[in-house]
Amino acid sequence: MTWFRTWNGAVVLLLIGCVVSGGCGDWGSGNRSANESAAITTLHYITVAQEEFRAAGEVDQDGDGKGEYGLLGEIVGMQKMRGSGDLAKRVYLSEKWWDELEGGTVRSKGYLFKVYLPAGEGEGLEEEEGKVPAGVGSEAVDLQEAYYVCYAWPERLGETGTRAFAAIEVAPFWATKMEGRGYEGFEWVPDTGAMYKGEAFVSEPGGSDGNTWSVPTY
Ligand SMILES: [Ca+2]
Repeated sequence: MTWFRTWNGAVVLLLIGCVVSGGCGDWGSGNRSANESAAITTLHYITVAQEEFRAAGEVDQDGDGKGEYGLLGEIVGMQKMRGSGDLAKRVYLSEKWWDELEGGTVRSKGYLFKVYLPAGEGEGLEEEEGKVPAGVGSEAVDLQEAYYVCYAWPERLGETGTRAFAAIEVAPFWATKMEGRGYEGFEWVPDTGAMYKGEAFVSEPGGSDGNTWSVPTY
C-alpha cells in the first residue's frame, strides 16, 4: 500500500507541475520525439486542408474558376480571405490538429506552423499580425493556384524538438536537423525559400538556408 500511495502521490505532484508550467506535452526527450511525430501529423492534415480549400474555390482572386491555396488563418476559418474579404465557408483544419493561431502562425505541441504563398519573383506572401495581405499581381495569383510551402519548427530548439519540417503541394514531406541554421519560436523563423535549392516554390527542394533538407526516414 505504501508503494501505491507514494507512486500515486508522485503522479499528483507531476500533474500540479504541469499546470504551473503550462503543460507537459512539450518537453523531455521522449516528448521531443512525440512532438516531432505530432508535427508530421499536423503537417499531413494541413496538406489535406490545402487541397480541399483550393478545390472548394474559397479564394479565387482572378475569378478563373481555379481556387488558390490558403494561408493558415483562412484555412482554420478565423481570418477573412484574400479577395472576397469573407470567412471561409467551413473550417478546413480541425482543432484536433492545432492549439492556437497567433499572427498567421499555428501552434501545436511544441511546434509552430506557417504557410507562405507565392507573391511573385520568389517572394512569399504571409499573414502578419493577424491581417491577411491584400491581393497581389495576376501572375502571383496564378502561382498561388499551384504552389505553397508550410514550415514546422520547434518552439524551443532542442527542448520541444530538434528538427524542422516542410510540406509543399506535392508529397513527400521534407525535414532538416538544422545543422547549419536553427529555427526556434518566433525569433528564428524559416524564410520563404529556406527549403528550396533555388527560387522559392519553383525550384527543387534541398535547402538554401545552410541546412540540408531531405526526405525523412522518421
Ligand atoms: Ca483563381
